[in-house]
Amino acid sequence: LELQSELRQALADGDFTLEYQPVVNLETSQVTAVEALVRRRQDGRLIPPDEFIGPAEESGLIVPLGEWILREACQRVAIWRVSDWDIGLAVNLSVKQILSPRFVQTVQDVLDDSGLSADALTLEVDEEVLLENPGEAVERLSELRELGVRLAIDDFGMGYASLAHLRRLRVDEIKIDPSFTRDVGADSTVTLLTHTIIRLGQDLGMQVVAEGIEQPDQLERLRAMGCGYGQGFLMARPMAAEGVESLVGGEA
Ligand code: G
Ligand code: G
Ligand code: MN
Ligand code: NA
Repeated sequence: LELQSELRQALADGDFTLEYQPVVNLETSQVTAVEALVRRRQDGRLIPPDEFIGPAEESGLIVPLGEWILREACQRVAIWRVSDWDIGLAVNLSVKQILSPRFVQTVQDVLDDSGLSADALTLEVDEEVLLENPGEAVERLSELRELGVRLAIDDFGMGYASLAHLRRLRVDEIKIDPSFTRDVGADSTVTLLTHTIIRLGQDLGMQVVAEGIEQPDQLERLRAMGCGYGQGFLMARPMAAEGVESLVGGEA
């Protein structure tokens, strides 16, 4: 309870901040998008979301916090795109947010206010979202997709009935869970499963992103298996907006 009122105060005080982790085209090595990742500033440190997203969901604070995250990230990336960077944005969603009454309208409002084109925004949901509230979550997500935003299934392969989800909801992208990436090349079953996920994505016309790439040989394997995109500490850690500007600006 104390943490919850503390978090509410932190939002009011502007004590949340965003880091951005680049998503890289594995063929060209170009940064094609960034994923916004929220942090809390406290005593000169950045507190990771694992320590506050859960409590924020329980208290309902995730609704205004999530709106702040979406607004902040969309504004930032819209400005980058004005200076001719063709860069996309991915934002993580919680199920509480998706099921909150005005969420679809909020996304539309944020797009209008920021000027970000809908197709530059990817909304990431993990499979838990689809499990907990199948009918309603799928309906809301379909409405969101009708706004023109892209949908991604995060941590793909970890949830129960991953394939069933793809039947019920049209998605534009799957993000392969880091637990697959970790053992690619080292464990033959994992390698085969990963290859199968990549082909599945390709056959369904979806973009496939491998998460958690830390080693050059993982990158090479994934590239050789036709995985289009990757994300991980090998290429870039989550960083402040200014870090993205110098990274991408330096490349162009
Ligand atoms: O950034 P980090 O790896 O510490 O993130 C840990 C977890 O927090 C991940 O599962 C990530 O999806 C989640 N997370 C990060 N930023 C956000 C956010 O803005 N909203 C939500 N709902 N979850 C987030
Ligand atoms: O659940 P989600 O995929 O949104 O989680 C994103 C989180 O994964 C971020 O908090 C980010 O810090 C973390 N992350 C990104 N790349 C790597 C990586 O290469 N290794 C590890 N261990 N974590 C990573
Ligand atoms: Mn994510
Ligand atoms: Na996530």
